[in-house]
Amino acid sequence: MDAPSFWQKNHSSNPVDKQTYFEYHTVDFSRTLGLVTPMNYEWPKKVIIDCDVGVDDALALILAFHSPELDVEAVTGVNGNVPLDLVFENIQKVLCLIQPKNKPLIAKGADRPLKGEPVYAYSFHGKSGLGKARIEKKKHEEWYRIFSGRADELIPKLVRQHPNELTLIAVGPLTNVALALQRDLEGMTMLKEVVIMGGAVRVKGNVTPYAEFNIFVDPLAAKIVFESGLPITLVPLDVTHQVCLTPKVIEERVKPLNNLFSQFVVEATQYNSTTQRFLENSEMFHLHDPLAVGVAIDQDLVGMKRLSIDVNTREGDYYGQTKEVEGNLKINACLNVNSKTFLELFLSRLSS
Ligand SMILES: [Ca+2]
Repeated sequence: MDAPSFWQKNHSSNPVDKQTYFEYHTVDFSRTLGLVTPMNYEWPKKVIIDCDVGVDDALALILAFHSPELDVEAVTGVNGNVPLDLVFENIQKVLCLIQPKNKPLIAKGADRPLKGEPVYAYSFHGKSGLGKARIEKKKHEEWYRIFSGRADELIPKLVRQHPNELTLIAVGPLTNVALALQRDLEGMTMLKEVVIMGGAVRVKGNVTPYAEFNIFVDPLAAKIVFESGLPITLVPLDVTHQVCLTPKVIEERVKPLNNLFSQFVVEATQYNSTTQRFLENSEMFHLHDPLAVGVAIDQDLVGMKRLSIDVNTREGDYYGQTKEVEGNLKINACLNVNSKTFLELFLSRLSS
């Protein structure tokens, strides 16, 4: 079956989705010399996104909802970049911007780590958690359904409704996922896949020389999740530090799109059009969380290795470190990425 017939058989007639699909896969076909075709994708993939919105979380949500390969069933919030109430408010704001027709379920999760005090990242994500972006929440227009219970209740409940079909994309500290495992381990084993943005395996951390933010905030939760035996794909700084927006990309590719999403990218990343720099005079903005969504869309974007990874939960210099060790509990760690192809995917999905 050729690609257009495949599309017509499996997808709605939304012309924008169709256009962005072919823009991305034009790149995909040339990259893989035809070895990977759309027929290899089992899509749309049902996903739950657990996040701590967060600028790059917001960009990850835009990418996910704009990708016909994914069907986002729910968005759950966890304490992380900013406090939980703000995270939950930001989830609602970003969904008002995206206006998803399927009105996903949303739920609040943990308001603190399993152990230790919360650590926030206001300096990077701004007071609101969305940089300088301002999104109005319109009361008469609701683009989500609020689940009455907590995130750690909703996640296994949905997994049980769709056994071996759901992919969980976790792009915040792993507190909600660890609590869900403690609440319903059997239900969680019915997850098809867990894609986690977190850790620094063979590179330096971004909070300390050894630890990445999501893991540093709640190492105990990360340890519980890593040792759960779930089918985990880890998207660590090793790869997320290789994908970024640059001033050139903003000026030449994002701004000309001239739509609500391109405007959001510019404001949320706190890009200064005069100096042509991001925050603190930086020349790049890393797309950490969007890459986790990218990996859920297309695993061929990354190179992986099966590794046993230990999380250091002991106080001290190595707190939150994710280290390769000998062992049988393996996870798929992404160690290299096709940055250019991912960036093209991300940019193509901003235009819808
Ligand atoms: Ca995040």
